[in-house]
Amino acid sequence: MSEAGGRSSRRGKRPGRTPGRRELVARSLQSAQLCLEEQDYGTAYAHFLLVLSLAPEVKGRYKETFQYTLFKWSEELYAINRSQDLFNCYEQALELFPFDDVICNSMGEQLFRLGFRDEAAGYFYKAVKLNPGSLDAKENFYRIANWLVERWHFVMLNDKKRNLMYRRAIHKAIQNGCKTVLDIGAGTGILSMFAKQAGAVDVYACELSKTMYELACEVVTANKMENSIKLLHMKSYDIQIPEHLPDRVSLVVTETLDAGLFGEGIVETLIHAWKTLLLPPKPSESCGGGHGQVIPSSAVIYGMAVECPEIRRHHRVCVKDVAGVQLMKPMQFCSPVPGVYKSDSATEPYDTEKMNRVPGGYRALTRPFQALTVDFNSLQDLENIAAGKKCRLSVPVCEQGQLDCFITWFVLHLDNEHLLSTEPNEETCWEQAVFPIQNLPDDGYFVSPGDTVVVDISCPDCYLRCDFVTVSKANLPAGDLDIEAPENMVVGNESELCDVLASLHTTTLEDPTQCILESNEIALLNNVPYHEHFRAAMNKLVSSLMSRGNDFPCVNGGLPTGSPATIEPLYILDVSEGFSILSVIAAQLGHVKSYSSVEKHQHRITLEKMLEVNGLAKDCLEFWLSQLDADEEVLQRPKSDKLWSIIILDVIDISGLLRQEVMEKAAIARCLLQSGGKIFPQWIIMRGILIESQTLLLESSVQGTDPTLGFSIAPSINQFKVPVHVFLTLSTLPHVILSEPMDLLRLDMMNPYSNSLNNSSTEIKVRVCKSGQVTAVTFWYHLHLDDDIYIDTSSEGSHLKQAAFVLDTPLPVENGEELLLSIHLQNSNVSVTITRPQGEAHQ
Ligand code: 44T
Repeated sequence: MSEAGGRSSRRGKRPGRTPGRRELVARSLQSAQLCLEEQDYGTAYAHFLLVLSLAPEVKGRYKETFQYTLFKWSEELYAINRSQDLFNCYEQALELFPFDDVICNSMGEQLFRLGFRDEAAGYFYKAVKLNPGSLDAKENFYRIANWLVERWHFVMLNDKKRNLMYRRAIHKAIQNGCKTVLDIGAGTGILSMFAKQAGAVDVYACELSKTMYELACEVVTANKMENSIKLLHMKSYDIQIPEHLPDRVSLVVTETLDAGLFGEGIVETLIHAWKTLLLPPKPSESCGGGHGQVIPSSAVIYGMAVECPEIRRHHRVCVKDVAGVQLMKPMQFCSPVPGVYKSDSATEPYDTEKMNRVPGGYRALTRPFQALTVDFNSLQDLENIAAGKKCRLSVPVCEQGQLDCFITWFVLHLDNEHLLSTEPNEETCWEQAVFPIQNLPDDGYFVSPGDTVVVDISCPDCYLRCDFVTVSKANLPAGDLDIEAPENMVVGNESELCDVLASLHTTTLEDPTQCILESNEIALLNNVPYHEHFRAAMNKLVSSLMSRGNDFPCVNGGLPTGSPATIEPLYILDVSEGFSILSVIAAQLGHVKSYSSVEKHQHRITLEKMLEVNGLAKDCLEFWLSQLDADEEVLQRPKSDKLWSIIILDVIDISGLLRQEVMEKAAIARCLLQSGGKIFPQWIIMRGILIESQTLLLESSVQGTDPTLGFSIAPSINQFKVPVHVFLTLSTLPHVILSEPMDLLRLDMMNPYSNSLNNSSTEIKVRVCKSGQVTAVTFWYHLHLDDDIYIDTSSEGSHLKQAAFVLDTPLPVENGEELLLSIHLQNSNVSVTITRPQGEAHQ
């Protein structure tokens, strides 16, 4: 400060008239602090800005106070919708502290909540680079990286066969005279680079995702093609000639395909391309100069009816009663797959699965049938598909079994000699589309050889649909059918009858007896042991609390004596996410007032019906959320003078991760329990195992330049790799086990502070039981309801998936070697570091 003062006097400024820098700084500092005290953050911020620009030497000293002021002021700006001013503040702050990871990360958070996701990712990324130890920034970056760069990019780029086929087909087309190329949906730009490599004169590429477009720019530059590939950040529909593209092109290459072939909009994309971006097609096979061509040239979609218990348990409630609760009629459960229930058109009418990795496998009930073919080089063909016409097929059953779903896959003809198949048994990065069948009468699912399955194939709103119509029975005289049907149905015939039959099992939104559940909620209902464990543990605790008299003195044979009317009930709250029947199970225990936190109207009606069907009084169960004002916390006392006996918390997400903020919830819940009351689960053990898995590696990052045929793509896209993989099914993930299962972490819900609230570290020693390369630590949980009863989330029939922490680089290990694992938990996020006794760390 004194030096600064000296400098101003050397410049001859007279402190008497205009205050000197030093004085100004001091005064502003004082004002800033005063304003802070008065919570006038806007003015405080302005003063700090002045102070720190005038006196950079105090930046270090006031950084934290400045950050605090910035965050407070930006909250106010956000609340009054002054987002431009908010960003201006952050930009000023970053000019002052360009290398500050906390401000960078916070800028990312602001951008994210205002919807600027790509920009947010940039700031999170920068924050991680500035401070690799910043767990908040890392967590933010990983979350957004998953969003912006979908994980299938890694799998696709690692699929060398797919890359080779595309390269061959593109080379051939260019050798045959195609000179100008447009790559629609460029992704990282690999197809454009193949085209340039093959000698195309002009290559254009469009990509609608901003992040992917920027990645493609980085990739083509890394491969020294930035001057020969013109990248456009736009949807192909918005390309104008000559603004973006000088003229129509002779070749369009694209892989805007999903598991159901059409889900990325390829039909509409190519109709538009043929009308405005491509030269007219040549009638003959090869493409000469002056004509247009598309790679892929055509596709054949195949379908098959299959039996698959795993898909069944996610789409049909297969049990009649669960832990003593009858689920039966009049309620019917179904999952929101269109064809049965038409949810908003944004959702896909199918699930996707890698069928050869489905636990329990599947069985074909019919031979594969050709469902649909499309010629991408024929505008007429594309328009016919877009018209959405239904095609009805009758498929003979060849194996006895339960009709659980149709699956479809496709053979993609890149040209007349290069093809790719997404068939289940193929070594491919592709999944298959799955169309579950549901809401048939109980015996309607069984089919035998001689029966015929009738199915409607169409593509109404850009998605493939495979709608089950009916099964026509082989050995049933027509008169025995509910509705008169001929013995064997043939394509195109009996369509009216089929429509009537189809409508019988088509659900509409208005149907009051239909309860629409997500597929994971259906899997939960089918998870009988889960509910039985809860019932047993609740029963034990309720009996023990009752025998203590529940604060009432007279105890006799476990139950309080005296008139039942005077017995004070125990209060049980189920705060599971989504649909849960645990509150009904609790209500069945007697002496219990049960509260459910289901939110959806339909779910409430279903639980009420369940009470009725199970002979329980209506007032056994209340809907907790409807008793609270909108802005009230879910976790509070049942009544002002009462406490809970049990609070059920849903701690694990179906993805296999701990739910965010679950420990905070536990801390609140803990204070709302009566003496002897419990949170369920009382504690959680996170279990883990060391594995080697090439499959996980392929899903996690691009493996060098070999799969991408020499192009350097890995360094760019791998910036978006994330360590935690979710929604895994360990039982069918190809892997080698390198250690015994071990306890990684213990989370005590009854004593949340013992986990130092959301932030804990543990170290464990583990002995390697097989030589190999540690790729990942996979993990799952034991949910302990009491000392004897626990739920294993990795067990067969669990509705929860597993997760894995993938190491940055695989760690070679020897049988018998001992490793040190550091498990760190921050805000429910897990990270693992493995150290060798020598001390080198692997994350
Ligand atoms: N996923 C396959 C689908 N785009 C592939 O922004 C297979 C999924 C999959 N850009 C597991 C395994 C697999 N104009 O970056 C995307 C998208 C872009 C367009 C410009 C357009 N008209 C479009 C349409 C799409 O194209 C890129 C590729 S879409 C391919 C999706 C591995 N789960």
